Amino acid sequence: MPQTTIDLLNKGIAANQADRFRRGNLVRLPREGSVVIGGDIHGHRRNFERLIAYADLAHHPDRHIVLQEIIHGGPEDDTGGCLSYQLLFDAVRFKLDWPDRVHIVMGNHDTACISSSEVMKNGKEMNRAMGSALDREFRNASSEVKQAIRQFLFSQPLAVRCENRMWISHSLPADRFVETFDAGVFDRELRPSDCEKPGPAYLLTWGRRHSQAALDRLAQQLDVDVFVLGHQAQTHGWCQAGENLIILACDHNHGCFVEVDLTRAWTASELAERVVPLASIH
Ligand SMILES: [Mn+2]
Repeated sequence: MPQTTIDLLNKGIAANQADRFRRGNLVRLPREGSVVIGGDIHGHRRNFERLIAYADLAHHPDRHIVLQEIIHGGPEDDTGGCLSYQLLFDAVRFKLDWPDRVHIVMGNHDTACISSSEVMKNGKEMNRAMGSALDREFRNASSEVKQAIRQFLFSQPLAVRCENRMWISHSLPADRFVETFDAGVFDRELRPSDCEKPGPAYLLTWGRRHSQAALDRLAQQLDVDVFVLGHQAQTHGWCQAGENLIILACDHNHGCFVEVDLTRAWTASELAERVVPLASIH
């Protein structure tokens, strides 16, 4: 049913654009309620379901959830094609159920998909692996479905800035790009070239191993106190990777998340105490 899928993705694009908290390429959350933050999912359906179950948005009207890096990983078809687009479609459905409280931020696998550039994971080039599975499922409509997927990913916000001075994004520009990073990208219309190396959306989603000096400089530039990111693999599901940085991962059995009260400010050490293993959620 290619048209049903394309319609779903188009509704997801409209929901990303119409999100009540969207300002430019940011989602800005007020000083009220809470936010559940997950790290990279990479096709891990069970952890996606646990995050949704924990968030229980139906019974918590002032709770938000931030998801990231849904695609590339998880189940494969019998020729090794990557089926993570199926989880992406479910994430879009979840966004449509709660359009102003589910926020899916852009990851580097998304920027790679948008710009059709190569991205490796466990020795496999993931765009080709997902493309081949899409070709098998959607046959002669697969190029249209792929285009709708790219457009959905492109419509995602780049980051979430909270009134309590917490910043949530997939990553941050690496040390050597901190001074030249174009923070204007958050306020202007996103261009496809922003997602290509060395565009700002590319740099934002690909940076790794930040020094404390870079984190301090970025906190100053972005006018925030604490970062919650994904992107860097975490054996234990999370780590505190700086005085002002927590990294989360949800793509394996030790995945973790954090729920943050938005009515007050937090340090990274305080957030660290609130990290919850997804395995404890049933
Ligand atoms: Mn990543």
